This record gives sequence, C-alpha cells and structure tokens, in this order.
Amino acid sequence: MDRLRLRENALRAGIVLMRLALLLVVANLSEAQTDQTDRGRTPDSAALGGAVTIEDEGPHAFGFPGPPLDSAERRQFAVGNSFFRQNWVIAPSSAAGRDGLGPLFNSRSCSGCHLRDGRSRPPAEDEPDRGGLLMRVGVAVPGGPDRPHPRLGGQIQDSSIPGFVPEARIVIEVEPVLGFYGDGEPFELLRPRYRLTDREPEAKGVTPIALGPRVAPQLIGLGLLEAIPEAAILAREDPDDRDQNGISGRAHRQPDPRGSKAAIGRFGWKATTPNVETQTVEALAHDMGITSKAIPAEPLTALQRNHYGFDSDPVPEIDELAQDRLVFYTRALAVPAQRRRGDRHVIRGEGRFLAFGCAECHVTRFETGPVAFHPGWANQTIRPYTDLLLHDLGDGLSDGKWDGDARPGEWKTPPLWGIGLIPAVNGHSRYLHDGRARSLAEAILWHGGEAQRSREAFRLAGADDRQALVTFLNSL
Ligand code: HEC
Ligand code: HEC
Ligand SMILES: [Ca+2]
Ligand SMILES: [Ca+2]
Ligand SMILES: [Ca+2]
Repeated sequence: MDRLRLRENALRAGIVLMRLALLLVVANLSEAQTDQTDRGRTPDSAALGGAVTIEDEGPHAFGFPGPPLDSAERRQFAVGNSFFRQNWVIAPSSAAGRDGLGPLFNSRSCSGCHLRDGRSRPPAEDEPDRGGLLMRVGVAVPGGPDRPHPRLGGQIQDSSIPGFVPEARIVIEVEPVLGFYGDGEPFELLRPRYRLTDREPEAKGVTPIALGPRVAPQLIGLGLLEAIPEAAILAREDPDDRDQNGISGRAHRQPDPRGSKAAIGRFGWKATTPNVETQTVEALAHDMGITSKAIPAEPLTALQRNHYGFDSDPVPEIDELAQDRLVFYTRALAVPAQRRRGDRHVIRGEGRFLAFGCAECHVTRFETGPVAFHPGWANQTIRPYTDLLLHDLGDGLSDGKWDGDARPGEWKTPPLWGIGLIPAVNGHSRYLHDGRARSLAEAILWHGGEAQRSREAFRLAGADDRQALVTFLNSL
C-alpha cells in the first residue's frame, strides 16, 4: 500500500517536473508573443481567466471589464459600476433611484466594503470605522445548525438611520499563538476573539450567541466561477475520503431561492450562495437595507418591526434595471494576469505548491461550460485555484457558527487568483475569512484539519522553499 503510494508520488513528481519544463517553454513563447487573445488560449499561460484576463498590477487591477464585452456592454458595465460605488441615501430624497438606505445597515455602498472591487480587512484596535468586518450572528444549538437570533436576525447591522439604534458594536481581542518552523525559526500568529458590546437593550441576555466574522473578498472572475459546470465541481467531491489522502471536500448544496432545485453554493466564504444575483440582492438587503423585487422586506426581525413600529414600503428601493446592471458589473469583472511567470523563484514556488498538496483543494485548472451569462465567458480554460468545495480546516479556524449546512470548521476553498494584488489594490495584506492572517505565510500556517498535511509540509520546508512558495502566491 505504502509502496504503491510512494511509486505514485514518484510518478506524480515526474509529471510535475515534465510540466514545469513545459511551462518554461510556454512562458518563453508567450514572452515573445504580443497577441493577447492567443495568450488567453494557452492552457498554461499567465491568463488565469482565459479570455477574461487583463494585464494590470496597479490599484485598479480588480476593476476592469472582461475583454469579451463589446462597447454597448461596456456602457452597461459602467452603469453597474456607478451603482456599485455610489452611496445610497436616506429616503425620501432628491436622488430618486438611489434612496432607501437602512433603517439598519452596514455600509452605504458596495464599494464601502469591496473597495476598488477588492478586499476589506478587520479594523485596527483604535479604528472607529468597523465597516471592514461583517458579523454573522445566530443562537448556538449544541451539535446542530444555529438558529437566527430572535432580536438580531442573522447579521449584525452596526449602523442605522436616525430614529433607529445600531444593533451592536464588535470588539476584537487577539491572543498570540507561538510556533516554530522546521528549521527552528519562530513565528507568531494572532488568534482573534470576538464579542458584541453596546447591544440594543432588547438584544441583551439572549445567549449563547454564535458569531461569524467575515471580510469582503475581491470580486474578480465571478462570471467564470458561475460558469464551471456543476458536474465538474461534484466530480471532485470525496466526502468519505475514499482515496485516503486526508482530504474530503463536499459541495454546499442548497435551495436556489429562484427555483426549486437544489443548487451548489459557490460564493461566500462558506459557499452559501449559488450565483452572483442572489449574492447581490442579499448584499443590498442585509448590508445596505435596500429592498429589491427578490427581497422586498427590510432586514428587520419581527421583534424589531414591532419595537420600531416599522413597515417596509412595498415598492422595491432598487429598480430592476439598476439591479441588472449591478449584477452584470459584478459578473463581468476580469481576472488580472499572473505576473513574473517565467521567474525562477515563481517556478520553484509553483513546484512546492504542487508538491505540498495545495492544489488538491486550490485546483489549478477548470474549463467553463457552454452556458455562461455572456458567450465570452463560456468554454474558457481558467486557473482559479479553488475547487469551490467545503473543507474542514480544523479547530484553529472554526468560529462556532454554522452557515447553512456548513459546519463551524468548514470553509470553501477561496480562489487564489488575484491574491498577490491585494496589497496593491487595497493597501493591506490580510487574508482568510476574518482577515486574521497578516501575511500569506500566516494564512498557510492557520491551515489545519484536512489541510494539516499540507500545512506541515510548508512549515517543515526550508526557508528558501517557503519563500519561493510565497513568491509564487504573490505572482497570482
Ligand atoms: C458590509 C460590507 C459589505 C457590503 C456593503 C457588500 N458586501 Fe459583498 N461581501 C461582503 C462579505 C463579508 C462577503 C463574504 C460573505 C460570506 O462569506 O458569506 C461578501 C461577498 C460578496 C460576493 C461573493 C464573492 C465571492 O467570491 O464569494 C459578492 C458577489 C458580493 N459580495 C457582491 C456585493 C455587491 C454587489 C454589493 C453591493 C450591493 C456588496 N457585495 C456589498 C461584504 C460586503
Ligand atoms: C484541504 C484543502 C486545502 C488545502 C490542502 C490547502 N488549502 Fe489553502 N485554503 C483552504 C481553505 C478552505 C481556505 C479558507 C480558510 C479560511 O478562510 O478560514 C484556504 C485559504 C488559503 C489562503 C488564504 C486565501 C484568502 O483568500 O485569504 C491561502 C493563501 C492559501 N489557502 C494557500 C494555501 C497553500 C499555499 C496551501 C499548501 C501549502 C494550501 N492553501 C493548502 C483549503 C485548503
Ligand atoms: Ca431601505
Ligand atoms: Ca440584524
Ligand atoms: Ca480524499
């Protein structure tokens, strides 16, 4: 058995080496090539999003429309962009079509959290603006999914319009966790703990509360992730770990609110939403207090409605055309190309990535299907570095909060495309679902559970190999 596995590994290593040699050739070829579209079709090129790849590594790298859009579609994209960035205001106002903020909300605009279509970070200790971290909430039920909180619902809205009280404030306390690399070099991780203060009086005393902190992820390539055929995702499931590699991903199945058939969750840190449209209308309602045709009620619990004597206006606050443009925009954001692909540290790091088993979950290659929101997004070879499956990453990352069917320790493998550009776009290097990791190395060191073996391979590797792996991640 073991010998077989050894042989398998040796074989695999051979394949990896051969692939690397190939990559070198491809990298050299594509260096000489200037034609972007040809480059987009080379499976192992820097075009991580196939034809939906752009070349930019500046602060706006996440904000480009996918190249397949024609000029009329680019205008729709621009309209969607303005709805993404502009602040919603309190109704009634002269800004018809952009009013209806709250009464409870987290942010006045999508870009308030997804700044430049990118990623938020948790607030520093002395920062009054807590907008970067969204807090899901529930009442913990031993051994099972938690229930919505009777007063607070499923999410803490930490802002309100006048006449309403923000639900609570979030306090973060960190505790250092010390560790050592294989060569004796020490490292220190910071384990966050969360609690609520300044709760609205009626919400006090309801315990035990389960808290789920989440940062806003970058929004690139979402139309591509939507277009991966369901069968291709399900083919990678292995809930009982039959191949005994310690990894047992499963899809997050859930009812699609628009249809009766169970859909596969793809978006959110726990793959709670099946498509960009659902994610968008939920963000409008829960994060900004903007009602839509799909979610006509403000995000208030029955207790809050009674207390405030509040009724939702039956007319949706965002009209259908604006919502369509917003969804179109969010789907159409392009993926930045990989940088420095021919660099020898990047090549070495990619080798480590494969050898450490990272690609078992951060899957390097998918083909999008024939059905996509736009023909340019169909039939593309993409390198998202995700399997869109849930994995148990161990107690260290468990937050005690269920989300749909996903257990407290289960997380969707996040795509790694664009991960190296977060510092350029958002001016920080915070990673993982709550932004606790202060560097890519810390993000890896937090991996446990199904990724334990991978994490240990990284931790025990030599400093050069660890650095090369991080250099590779930064090239994505
Ligand atoms: C209060 C902060 C906040 C605001 C405002 C906000 N988002 Fe988000 N967004 C998040 C967080 C946090 C997540 C991750 C949610 C989760 O893990 O369940 C997310 C996830 C997403 C995703 C899924 C991305 C992925 O790859 O999984 C999309 C799409 C999205 N948001 C779009 C929007 C749009 C469109 C708007 C405006 C209508 C918006 N968001 C407003 C915080 C925000
Ligand atoms: C068992 C599946 C699995 C394996 C193996 C795995 N990861 Fe992950 N990875 C995840 C999941 C799930 C998360 C999200 C965890 C969270 O946010 O709490 C994650 C998060 C990350 C992040 C942070 C991403 C972000 O958007 O903030 C990086 C970087 C990363 N992994 C790199 C690696 C590297 C490098 C390896 C190999 C040493 C590896 N991973 C192995 C599943 C895996
Ligand atoms: Ca409203
Ligand atoms: Ca709430
Ligand atoms: Ca397995």
